[in-house]
Amino acid sequence: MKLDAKTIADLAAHLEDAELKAQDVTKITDDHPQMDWDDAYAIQDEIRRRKEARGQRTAGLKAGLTSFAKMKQMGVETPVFGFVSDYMARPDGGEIKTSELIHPKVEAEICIVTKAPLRGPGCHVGAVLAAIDFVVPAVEIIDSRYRDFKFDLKSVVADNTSASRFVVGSRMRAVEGLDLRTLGVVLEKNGEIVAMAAGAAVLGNPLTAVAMLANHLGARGQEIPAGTFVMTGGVTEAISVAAGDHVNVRFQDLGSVSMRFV
Ligand code: OOG
Ligand code: MG
Repeated sequence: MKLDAKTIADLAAHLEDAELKAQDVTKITDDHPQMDWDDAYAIQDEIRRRKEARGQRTAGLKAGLTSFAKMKQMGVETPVFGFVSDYMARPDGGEIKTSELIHPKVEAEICIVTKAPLRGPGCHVGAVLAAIDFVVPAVEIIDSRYRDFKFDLKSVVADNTSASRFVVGSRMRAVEGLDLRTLGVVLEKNGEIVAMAAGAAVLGNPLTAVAMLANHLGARGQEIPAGTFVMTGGVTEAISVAAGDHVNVRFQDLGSVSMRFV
């Protein structure tokens, strides 16, 4: 750790304010170039603590920058981990207010809910398969608090990996009988296909992202508890949206997830 406790608390308040006021800020590594990974996750943990102290429950965990398309789009090459809160959830087929957001983008994600805890180190796809209760599709709406969506990895980790809104699909499926690697995903905006991929776009198998999350938490003495909703990361590059846009994502075997931006 390179930052002291007060700086971490101040940066968490600064980034959470930017989120809640929908006002962009410059990336925090500009002013704190010495900041390390532990500082970045400590700032994110402090944002989570602030929300939970206000009664906002943590609704799930997320992996991000797990597909080559996302890494290429953002110019980075390491997955990152964050969380989503209950107030970020929107219903399938519902509306998302753009006035509450800075510069939203949508991502199609294959998600799971666990029925047993997962703890690293040494967590692998086999252990993840055994711990899955069901698979569910979702769309994540990311909204970096950084100006023009420009950041480095430590800044984005501190900013809770741009978490902003999410829409979970209405259909759940048992993992038995699904091949998450070949599962196709087609993302449509205003009726036109704008991106498509298969599950393998995420680290060869989206469950690898869950194993990486368990190993990341394990290194910090934490685990993925049973009953956790886990988002494995966008399968394609993220697509910018604005008021008036309608997004529909078709997931093979899992149904579709849609929303309207107003
Ligand atoms: C960071 C969050 C990325 C994903 O699914 O790849 C993410 C960002 O690109 O702003 O959630
Ligand atoms: Mg995402």
